[in-house]
Amino acid sequence: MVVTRRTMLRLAASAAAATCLPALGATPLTMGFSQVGAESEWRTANTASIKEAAGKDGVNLKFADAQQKQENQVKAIRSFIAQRVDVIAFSPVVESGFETVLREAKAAKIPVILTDRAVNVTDKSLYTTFIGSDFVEEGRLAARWLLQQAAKTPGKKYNIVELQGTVGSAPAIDRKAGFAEVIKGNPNLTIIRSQTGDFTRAKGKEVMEAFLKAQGNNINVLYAHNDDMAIGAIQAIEEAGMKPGKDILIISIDGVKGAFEAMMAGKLNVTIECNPLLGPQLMQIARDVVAGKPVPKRITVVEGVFPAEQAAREFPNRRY
Ligand code: GYE
Repeated sequence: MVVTRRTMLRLAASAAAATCLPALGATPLTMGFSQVGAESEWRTANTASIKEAAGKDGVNLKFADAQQKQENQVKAIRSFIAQRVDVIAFSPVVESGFETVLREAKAAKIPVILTDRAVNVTDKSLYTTFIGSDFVEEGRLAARWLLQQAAKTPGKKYNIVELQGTVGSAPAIDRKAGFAEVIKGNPNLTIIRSQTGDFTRAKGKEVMEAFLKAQGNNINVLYAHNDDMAIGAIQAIEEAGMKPGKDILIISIDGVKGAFEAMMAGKLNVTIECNPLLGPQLMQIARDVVAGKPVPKRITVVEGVFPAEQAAREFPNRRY
């Protein structure tokens, strides 16, 4: 009798264990994430969003910082493959040169999700989906703001200097193209200098100093591919004894808090929003991908334009 009861208890216990199996089977999803670096306020917010979303979602996140170097990203992806993670997500530093390592991931049957930046590959099956902003449109929005300003001063010529993002990166290529497309054909708007500031404040300042040395009072507009470079350039303009936002109109992209502060101080004229808070969406898509559900090949983020006049009103709502 006792034995029987014990046996029954044992059976019940193993049945309970069996019902636990699906839960065990749903072991936390492991994601390898290769981040670009820590070059800007935008990137800091993006990293925080991904780590926080992974934590909330119970995703086991293996996070690697590439320090803006493609070779580090390739190494990180190879190590994720070796560790047999469930899914790889990454924000490619530059567009080209990822074909080989992506083929290795495909051969290992590990799905790849691109976040924030795109890659340039002929075989689109090398990644499952791409979640990120439309950088060409951001460039267009930046130029449209300038067209509106120029319309208020008919006949006035605007000499523009451009601070490009990281050479070969999707946001630098696309933001340049979108801006150029809109100003093309307008004889009053000319880009007189264009150089990379690698998306950082320090480089933005350094390159703006060189622009000012070469062109000085000739410069009417600065178009910076991100807020950090604009903020660095603002410093250079002030040190040259000029008034940023007045003597030189300043347009930038991202919409980070630092840009809102600069707008409220009258030193930046407009920022085009680029939303870095991609974490929650990335975790959701990763689950769908691993579960074999169909996902769209391209997922874009809806964004706004914030001119200086709206800065004080919008500032309390900003989350990054
Ligand atoms: O605009 C810039 C960052 O890829 C959208 O990278 C991102 C860009 C962002 O360094 O600040």
